[in-house]
Amino acid sequence: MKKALVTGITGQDGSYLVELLLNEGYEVHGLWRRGSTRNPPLVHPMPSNVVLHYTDMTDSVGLTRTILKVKPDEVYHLAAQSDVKVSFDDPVYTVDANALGTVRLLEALRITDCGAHVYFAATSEMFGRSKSPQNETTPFHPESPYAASKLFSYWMMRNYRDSYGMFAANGILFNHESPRRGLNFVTRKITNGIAEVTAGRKEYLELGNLNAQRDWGYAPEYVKAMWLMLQQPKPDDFVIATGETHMVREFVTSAFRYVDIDIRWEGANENEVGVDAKGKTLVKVDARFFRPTDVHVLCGDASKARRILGWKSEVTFEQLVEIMMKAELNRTA
Ligand code: NAP
Ligand code: G4F
Repeated sequence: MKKALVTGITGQDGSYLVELLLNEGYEVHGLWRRGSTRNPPLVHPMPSNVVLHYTDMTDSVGLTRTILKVKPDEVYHLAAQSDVKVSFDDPVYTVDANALGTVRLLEALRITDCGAHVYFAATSEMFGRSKSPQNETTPFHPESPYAASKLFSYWMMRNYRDSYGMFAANGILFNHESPRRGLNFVTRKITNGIAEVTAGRKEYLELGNLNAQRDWGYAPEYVKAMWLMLQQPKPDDFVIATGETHMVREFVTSAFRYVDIDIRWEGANENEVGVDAKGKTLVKVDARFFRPTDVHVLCGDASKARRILGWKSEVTFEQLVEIMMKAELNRTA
């Protein structure tokens, strides 16, 4: 039986990847860290047949000990301080966990001579302000501590591939969402906020930059791409995306439409509001959610993944909004 080790197993992607790996017949191991109040309210319940190991991406000894104990065939490195806004508030920790964390893991794999195939969760944020559509040859221009920490890891993966012959693959994934997305990310904040508004528990949503454009896909499809990358005859880097981009404002409009509310937009910048047919304000812009710099347009070209991995996204933007709204309304009913 093949053994897989997943870092970041408690996150959105970890939860879907675990399901995929168990279905594929893997023995699944995960790294997790203790949370004071988590016992454990995770994004999704952890299947009981997953073996969990306590450690942290800041702990070299813990990582080496776990690799020696598990002797994985495949390692999926998903753990990260993944909130771009938080990375401006806490850059040192972000770099420690994300950038140095990846080196700690690569070193643990190298010195234990583990031989595992390794996947790294790189990101479209690394493209920053580079012109869209972005593919594997587009220059990088990271615009946040988070993006810079990921770009460092991306290059370390390539360096360990070239220097030590490691099977080290980078997945450059564009935004992918689901009902298991953390509430701090904009799609889930919107769908959850609308469910709260329609239940009468909240008056309006407060959001930041409505003009940002993102290429939003459906997370379960994206973890399939991670797995496919490690089944290839040689390691490589792949962009994973839908090829469509939408503004945050469009996501809000579509999600409100799901509950039969037509939003009309009035004003501009910090004074912009979204109102319903009766003129009631349901969306406000709050500068607290602006970032010192924001990535304006992300739109990926995943044709290499289609050609080599046979991967393509199926769930459309409208279907994604529907999946998330439906789950949200069921959850808050
Ligand atoms: P997520 O929901 O935020 O999950 C992050 C995971 O990392 C959680 O399990 C978290 O554990 C763990 N983690 C954070 N800091 C850690 C540390 N110091 N040591 C050990 N574990 C730590 O993220 P996601 O959406 O599943 O994304 C998975 C990965 O893909 C991340 O690296 C993210 O940066 C990257 N990515 C995501 C997207 C996207 O759109 N979702 C796109 C491109 C790349 P706790 O539960 O204990 O906090
Ligand atoms: O949902 P977001 O926080 O995602 P962001 O910054 O694109 O990062 C996510 O995707 C990356 C892949 O490109 C991952 F690497 C990363 O780990 C994470 O999963 O914000 C999306 C956009 C931004 O432009 C942000 O400024 O939405 C804008 N936005 C507007 N109002 C908001 C809000 N974002 C958040 N989180 N909260 C708001 O109220």
